[in-house]
Amino acid sequence: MLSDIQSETPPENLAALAETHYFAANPPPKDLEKHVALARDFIDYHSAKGKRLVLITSGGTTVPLEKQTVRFIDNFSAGTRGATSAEYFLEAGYAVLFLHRQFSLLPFSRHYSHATDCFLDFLREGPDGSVVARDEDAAKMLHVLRKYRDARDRNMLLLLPFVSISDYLHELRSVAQLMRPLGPRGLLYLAAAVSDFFVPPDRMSEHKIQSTDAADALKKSTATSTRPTTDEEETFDNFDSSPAVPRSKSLVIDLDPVPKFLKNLVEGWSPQGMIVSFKLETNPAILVHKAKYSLDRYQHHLVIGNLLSTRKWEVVFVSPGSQDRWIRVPFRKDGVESSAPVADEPVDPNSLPDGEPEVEIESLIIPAVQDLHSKYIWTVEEKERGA
Ligand code: PAZ
Repeated sequence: MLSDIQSETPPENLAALAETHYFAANPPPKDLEKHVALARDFIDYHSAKGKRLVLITSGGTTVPLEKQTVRFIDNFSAGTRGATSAEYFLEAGYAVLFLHRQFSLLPFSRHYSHATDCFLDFLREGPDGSVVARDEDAAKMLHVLRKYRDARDRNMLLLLPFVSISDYLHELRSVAQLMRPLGPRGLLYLAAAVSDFFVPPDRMSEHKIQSTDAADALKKSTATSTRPTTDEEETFDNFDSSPAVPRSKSLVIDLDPVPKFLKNLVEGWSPQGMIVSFKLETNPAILVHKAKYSLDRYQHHLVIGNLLSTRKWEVVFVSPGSQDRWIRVPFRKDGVESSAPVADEPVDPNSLPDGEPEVEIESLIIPAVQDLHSKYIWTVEEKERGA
């Protein structure tokens, strides 16, 4: 049992033990090898050119309730932060490896995929039966299209999807390990909304969880039969006395905590890369405290804190040895300029204008991260020169 081994293991080995156990027990996604090959080529290509490369994680992870998954637990994340950040990182000259939840927002296409009821709203019939952009959308679409084509043509953007929490962790570990040759030029920007709880495979039902007792009769009949039966070999009991109307069952879900692998990432998977994690809270009173706690526990380089209700308006940078730094988009409400709310506290959500900010906050976050990354590279290289 893992718990027996844990009680005899020195604390420094516990993270390694949890890693071995988790990755052995939770099978990798079926495309992992294919993704690893794509990521290796992409990373080697940019590493050879001495380029900076950012791994962005984006979107939410699912928690399957069944092995043949019909039902799963999900979260709110649409991948806006990750997809938007990817565009600004490309603009800043980074190669971008975009590890995202399948069907969540993608860089560039995000401007169209979720912007109206349907992307076809941006199109109209042109002359000779062709399809063209609507006049009012054409200029912006051309601009976005050129940037997208440029990123793909110069091999600056690689998209890799995941779905479940275990897919995500397998992909993250493999890609982070491949980033080692980049040294400090590798940046890990962890914006995905990763589940904290999961159903371990040994407690997961193989088949769809039943919501009524209608199928129980199958089991009863096989259990009373004199002939040996297998699980698959199930027959109806015509003399079953159970009620004609199947009874509904309530479902109690018992979730385990997902092991925290940030320490493994910092110390083992990508020891030289700069690691930026995000911390999401809903209670403003605990945001900065939780961000500091995370930094202290995992000893990485930057935590970007954000609140669910205000995440498009402000974030806070928490990094070792520096003052907390709030980054806010400028905004006006009822004609009043509110670009300087109480500097070191979360803004009151009621003081924000309705709708979306005019400026994307990622346009302010990425230059600030880039600046810290430059300092990080310089410090690591100085140390190497001195050694
Ligand atoms: O995907 P999105 O733009 O809707 O949300 C972004 C976010 C809030 C998931 C991200 O900024 C973040 O905080 N990620 C980390 C979440 C966490 O604490 O695990």
